[in-house]
Amino acid sequence: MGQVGTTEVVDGIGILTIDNPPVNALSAATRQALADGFGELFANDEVKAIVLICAGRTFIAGADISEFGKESKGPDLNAVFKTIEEGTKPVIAAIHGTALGGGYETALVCHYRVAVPSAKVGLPEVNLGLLPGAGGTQRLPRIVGIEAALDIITGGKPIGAKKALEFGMIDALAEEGKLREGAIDFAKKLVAEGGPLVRVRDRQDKVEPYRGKSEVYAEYLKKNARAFRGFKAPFNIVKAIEASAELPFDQGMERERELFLELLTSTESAAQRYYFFAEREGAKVPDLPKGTPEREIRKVGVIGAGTMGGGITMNFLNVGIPVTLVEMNQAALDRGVGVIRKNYENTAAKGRMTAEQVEQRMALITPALGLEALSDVDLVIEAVFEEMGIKKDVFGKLDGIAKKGAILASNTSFLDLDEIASATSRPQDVVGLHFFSPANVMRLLEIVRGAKTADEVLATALKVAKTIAKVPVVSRVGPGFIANRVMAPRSYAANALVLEGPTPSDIDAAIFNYGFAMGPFAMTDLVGLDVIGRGSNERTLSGDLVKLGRLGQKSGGGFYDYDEKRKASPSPVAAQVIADFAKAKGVTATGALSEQDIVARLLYPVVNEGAKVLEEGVAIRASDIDVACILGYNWPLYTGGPMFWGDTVGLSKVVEGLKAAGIEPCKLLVEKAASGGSFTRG
Ligand code: TC6
Repeated sequence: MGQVGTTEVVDGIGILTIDNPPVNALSAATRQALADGFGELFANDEVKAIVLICAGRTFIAGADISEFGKESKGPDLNAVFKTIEEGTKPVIAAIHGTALGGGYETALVCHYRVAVPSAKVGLPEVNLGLLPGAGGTQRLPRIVGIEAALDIITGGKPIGAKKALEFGMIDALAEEGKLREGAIDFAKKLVAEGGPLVRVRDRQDKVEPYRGKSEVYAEYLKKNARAFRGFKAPFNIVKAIEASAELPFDQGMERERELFLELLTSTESAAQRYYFFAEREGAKVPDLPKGTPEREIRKVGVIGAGTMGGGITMNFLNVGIPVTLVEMNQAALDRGVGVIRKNYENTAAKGRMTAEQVEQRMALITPALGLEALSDVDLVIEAVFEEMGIKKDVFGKLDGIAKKGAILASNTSFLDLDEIASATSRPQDVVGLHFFSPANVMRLLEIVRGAKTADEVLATALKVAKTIAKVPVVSRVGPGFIANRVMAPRSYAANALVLEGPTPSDIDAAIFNYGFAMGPFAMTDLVGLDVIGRGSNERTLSGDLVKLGRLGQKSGGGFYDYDEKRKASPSPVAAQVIADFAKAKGVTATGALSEQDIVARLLYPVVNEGAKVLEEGVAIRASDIDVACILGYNWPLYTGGPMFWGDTVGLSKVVEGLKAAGIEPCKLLVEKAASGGSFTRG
């Protein structure tokens, strides 16, 4: 049974324990242990029922994602499942932690499922661009019905044990901390009562009423068109679930297999699986010694109660950490605290929080005027106006106020953190914590490591990110750090291209169809042309539009015209401004371009900037750039982010495209292209 499985027999109940850290994934070793363990216990006459349980933090958390796409070794999962399901003794899955994907599918071939209240079950394969390919799409509908199965499998969210019990996804709850005993008792009772062997595959009652009802699936796809756009997996999942109602079980399984393999070999799934590991890589800093101590963060201070400061504050309140929120005048402070309250009340109104929880969170705020209130906090996050003089002034004062060992963080989005740190006598305690707006929602946190930031401070910042459920990406100091910097060339390229003939609508459509929620001109109109162009003294296209009072949506027109419902239409006035600007700049029209050409013009420069960020050592690895763009700018996940996408397109093609647009590709990009290398593939 190798190293990962052990069996024992207690009062006639066979117990198979899987212990394959960290998450008991269904690797070849786990499959072998299941095959051997069940083989042994089924053959043992003393055994009347079998409990499958896992050691460590969780039940089987799924297939081993790192094995996908590689040559399969060890026993076939479906053969193992067949042994369990068709076995002649009842098998009870005992679930703690998370039974996800192949893990929950393992539980589904067992005859019963018992879980502790803190456990979660689910089929999250959609997040990896896959479908539950070990019977999940055929068995789950037989338990919960077609409609619930569609939501559960295309949604991919784990479901808490109590809810799972209501759905019938588990059969009983065991007392928290007493899963083993609970499952053994359940098994004994079953044996004593001669309880039946329930095989989910044999159930028809929940799926039969849906036979021939193709409209159910068509409507479901229509209803979710926006969420599913660009992804492949939801469509195959819906087809597989339809098969559960239309076909006998074994044929349904074959259909599921076909649809699974189609996904497994797709670029979308490769990108999503890459992204799964990329998110987890971000917290790993190669030159940060293992075991670096972390400082304890019990109390936080936030300077600035504007949109950013308020959002940052909420992250801490949400996890029970008190925040001293500082502003310079009472009106601004009251306004900031008021906005936080309103945000929570809105959440409560949607039923996602109770009124009591709102009050509990609000009670954790200590509003204060003046920096002196920050003398006892462990971490200060400054979110004041983005100007070096102001930031240095704040940090200089903080230096005299904050207690020894406090971490002094700046939320600056483009200023030189080392210069900010130089205003203090303790640059080793200074770090950048760059949140993305709205800071209480966006999951990305860029951690900026200054030249003098202590390892301990960096380690603590990484821990803070985990505590407040952010995905960290570590950046060195450099203009715009990672996400803002690599995405900026997209805007420059859009503003240049629009002078050559393609209209704002052409460009926005190409970028929307690539997978972004919005094109650059629609985005500029939404944010406000005056806001985007602020601080620039040069003549710009946006500036020319602003001079005509065209500030974007808020003024009824920007690059587009807007009606009273803010519906956009192409603007003849903007077209004239663009033509005049092009003439003034001496740009001649090149005529229409295909969507693909437009995408290349706008997004190859992002790949190039990403390569520069790597070349300069600002980012640790290409996957951090992808995570930053996906989480910070909603870059479409199924492309894997700019660097993964650049590799998919082919780096030589990217280099050629850049040169054709008059952009010099950076050295690293040219080298990689010439050597047939890649940023993200091995
Ligand atoms: C499937 O089952 C398809 C079946 C089709 C039929 C064939 N494989 O997230 P954490 C690693 S698809 C390999 O930090 P947490 C992870 O990389 C799968 N490795 O911990 C990390 O490694 P590191 C369906 C995996 O406590 C370590 O484990 N299942 C896998 O915050 C700890 O992970 C899923 O999609 C895996 N399946 O959360 C579940 N899972 O330490 C995916 C984790 O070297 N997993 N690792 O960096 C999760 O959602 C979470 O990991 C968790 C634990 C909730 C299980």
